[in-house]
Amino acid sequence: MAEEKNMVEFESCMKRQKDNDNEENGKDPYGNGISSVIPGWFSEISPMWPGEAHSLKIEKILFQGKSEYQKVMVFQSSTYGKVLVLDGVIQLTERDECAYQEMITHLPLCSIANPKKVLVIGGGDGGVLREVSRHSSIEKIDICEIDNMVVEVSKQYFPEVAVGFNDPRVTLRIGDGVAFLKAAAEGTYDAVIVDSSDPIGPAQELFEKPFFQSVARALRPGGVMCTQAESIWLHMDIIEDIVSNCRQIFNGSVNYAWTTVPTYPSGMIGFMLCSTEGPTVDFKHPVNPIDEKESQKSVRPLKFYNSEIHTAAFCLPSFAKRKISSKEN
Ligand code: SPD
Repeated sequence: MAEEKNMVEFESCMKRQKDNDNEENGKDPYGNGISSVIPGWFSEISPMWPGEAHSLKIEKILFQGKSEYQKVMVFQSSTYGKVLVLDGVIQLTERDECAYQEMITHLPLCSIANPKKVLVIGGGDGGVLREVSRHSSIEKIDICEIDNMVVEVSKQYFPEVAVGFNDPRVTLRIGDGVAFLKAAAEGTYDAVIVDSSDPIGPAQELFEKPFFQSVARALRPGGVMCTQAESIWLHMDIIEDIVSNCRQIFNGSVNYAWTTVPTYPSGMIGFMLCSTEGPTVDFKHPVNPIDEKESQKSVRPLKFYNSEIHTAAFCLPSFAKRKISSKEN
């Protein structure tokens, strides 16, 4: 029912977009963050990074719509290819999506031997699925994404990202990830990857303690979680909360890693990696390196991830190390 409603909304948005095609770039009828200060530019303005805004020059707006959950926009930028924006915040660009999707996926999956069952929460663009698919040991990939419009828009505008949905091991559910995990049988998954937007809006609960408790319950002993965990330059309070919540809930390893993503606020984003009690997981030293054959799979070879960058991702600048490492294991 909700899926049907989303599709109707998607189609009517597509029509509205067509009607708007002749409108001048720089107008912002949906409040999607298109800059009114510099016409023709998108500026990412949010209370989560007050006093700063990264901007990209717009060549053409390709889609603007509003789902049941959020505003969705796709535009062609001058320098980063197509860009997917949710509620005015960049989720991915064609040029740098490799850094985020490869790291959030291979940091956990290369840290355990023979992962078989993986759950992705969020990740409606399909990029994490594309990366999970590279691992030949995987038998089952479940994904629970709340917003069908994100899936449909990604299939239409980002085929090299959404290619992940084509893997026959994938089962897509459109629904609430929190409820999905609560209902999951205990010990089901080897890995849970939480590919969420920021904790303002539909993803808020995915950063809270009860959600992490459900993740830990759904993992097998020695299973792993990787969740996006914001920027050390902007969100140290959020990170400290996530680390101490995870430290209380996951009785194995708890570590923060990070990567560069030029179009994310402050140019970087972090990941929280946790394991449940059971066989020890040493996140810093991958036991399941992705081999050359696996790296060539999917639409393209790996662009960003390798075993050296895996280990390096856990090295923190001193200011962050002081705050985070004391709370890790
Ligand atoms: N500040 C933006 C964080 C976005 C993280 N999720 C991106 C989804 C890409 N699959």
